[in-house]
Amino acid sequence: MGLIGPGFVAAHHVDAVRRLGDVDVVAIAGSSQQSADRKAREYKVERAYGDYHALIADPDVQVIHNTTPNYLHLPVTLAALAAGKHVISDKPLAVNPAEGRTLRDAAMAAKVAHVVTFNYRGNPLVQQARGMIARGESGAVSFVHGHYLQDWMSDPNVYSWRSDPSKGGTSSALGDIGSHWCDLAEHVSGLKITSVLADITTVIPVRYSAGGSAEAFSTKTTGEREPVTVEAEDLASVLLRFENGSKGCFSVGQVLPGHKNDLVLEVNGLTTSLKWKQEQQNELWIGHSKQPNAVMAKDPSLVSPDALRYVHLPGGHQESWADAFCNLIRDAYAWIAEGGAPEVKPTMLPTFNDGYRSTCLVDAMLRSHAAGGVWQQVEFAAAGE
Ligand code: SOE
Repeated sequence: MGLIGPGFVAAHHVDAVRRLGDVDVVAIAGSSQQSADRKAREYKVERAYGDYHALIADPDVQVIHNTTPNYLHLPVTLAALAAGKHVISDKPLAVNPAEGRTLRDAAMAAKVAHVVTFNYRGNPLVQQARGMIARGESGAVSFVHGHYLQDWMSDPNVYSWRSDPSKGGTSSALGDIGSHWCDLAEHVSGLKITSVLADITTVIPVRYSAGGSAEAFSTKTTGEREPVTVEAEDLASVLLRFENGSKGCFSVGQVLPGHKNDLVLEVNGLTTSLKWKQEQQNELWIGHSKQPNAVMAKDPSLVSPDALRYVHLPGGHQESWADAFCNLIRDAYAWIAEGGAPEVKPTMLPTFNDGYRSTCLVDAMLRSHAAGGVWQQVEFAAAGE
């Protein structure tokens, strides 16, 4: 594999790939030769390229991991697909639906594996919940709700490319973490969101930039700074309508002190409710109305067969964010080993179709807010339309 764009999440891509044991990390490309050399030394990778085209042209690289800032997802991924390489792209797949659709269509035409890192799907108890709902164990779904809250942008001295529309896209919090929540909500409930009503806010309208971009979760906030006006949202609440008539709602925010990576999803069926919290990811809450509630542990002897392949340790041995991320990468390489043929894609694995869909959801939310808080349909074109 070769990785382009060594920021916060890149180290976890490299780590996950190395855990597979049969994939070589061949090269890294950065924004300059100097930054690529530095990261290559840090990650102990032999080849470093200051130009991503050179990495894509490297005949030893068969799979490209695109972890660049959002605005580079389109050109980098298109170049990789044109070279016939498999691509694993960070979310959001693209900065708007037009670019998302272009990438989805290009990937399908290239007949390679195309994966977008909606990595929370890789948690065993997420798959447990999904399986229970799909098997009808919760009864028909009536309500899907939750939140994804963080605090790493609470300090106005944190200025990341996510707040710059020319690099992050028009949306910030919704594209960055709302995309994860919506993907998980649709994946677990098995239902598509059809329309949305969004209320979007920028709590911190002026940030102070030290020149470059702060890495996500960076704590470096000192030094000379310039004020920058920010228009992209850092807080949003959204009402949802799903295809079967179920309702939903969620909030996202990145300026909410105390909330680190607080993703919560609850799905209420007519007989049973299921709740999963990312920060307590080894437990699944199962709610009943006619018997006591239960908490299922992530234990290989308890989970259903479809979730078992994502559990690697006995009960009571905590698995975490990096393990779930690795589950996604493991499925991605299983698919790649089969040549990326659509019919053998592992069910859990999110593709560019899911990535494109996510850009459509965020777009509907932005439209809803711009229209003054009005319901908007999700406009998504199925492949081949
Ligand atoms: C920063 O908000 C971030 O790193 C996201 O970009 C990731 O997708 C999320 O998993 C954790 O938080």
